[in-house]
Amino acid sequence: MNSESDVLIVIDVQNDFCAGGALAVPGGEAVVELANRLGRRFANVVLTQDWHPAGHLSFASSHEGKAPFETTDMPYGPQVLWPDHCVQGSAGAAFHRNLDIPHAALVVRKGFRLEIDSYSAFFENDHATATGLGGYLRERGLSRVYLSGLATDFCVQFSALDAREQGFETTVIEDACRAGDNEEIDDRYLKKLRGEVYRVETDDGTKARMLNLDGMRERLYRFLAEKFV
Ligand code: VGL
Ligand code: ZN
Repeated sequence: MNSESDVLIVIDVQNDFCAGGALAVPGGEAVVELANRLGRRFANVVLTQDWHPAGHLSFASSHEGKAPFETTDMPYGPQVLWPDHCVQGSAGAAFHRNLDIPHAALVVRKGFRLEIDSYSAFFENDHATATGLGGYLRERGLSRVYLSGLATDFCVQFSALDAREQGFETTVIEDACRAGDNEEIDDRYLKKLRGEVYRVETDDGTKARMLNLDGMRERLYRFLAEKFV
């Protein structure tokens, strides 16, 4: 079991991001088993759930003449427009049926304000409206964040960068994540995360390999050796 100050955050493992869903991430459902396995190693687990009202302004269908994956200007900056997805209470918004982490103590729902999208588990896309997760982690003394889930190039990446900026030691467990667009991974995710956030791969939870060794600290080596080998 991990240390008391470690928390696993499982991002948006919901039907709409899995095969057959409205905004399916290629291989999204493949993270479920590993997320379950990792979940058993963490005393502290938080799940997030993308949770939009019908007619959400991140949906292309809410903008006359716009198609999914085009961009529009919101008051807070450019916003990609998505197919309708993760509508509150819909089957698509439910967690994947095989996600099995019953001891997860908190579910953070995000993107529930009609006018603001929220990729990050910490701040909505205006980078000002907090979800409350930062306060929860601080109050509970959870200072080391491990991220898994969907999608690497959106919700996982934005959550990782915000976690780091909020002062949490942050690690993305990459084989427990899948990306919507693997070219974006090279262009944005890797460049942005390099040097800020630890990236590991666990070979299905059997061991841990660091993907960015620069700046890695000895404590993390020790943690990984204990937990994954
Ligand atoms: C996400 C696009 C829109 C995600 C959520 O979970 O990565 N992507 N809403
Ligand atoms: Zn969304």
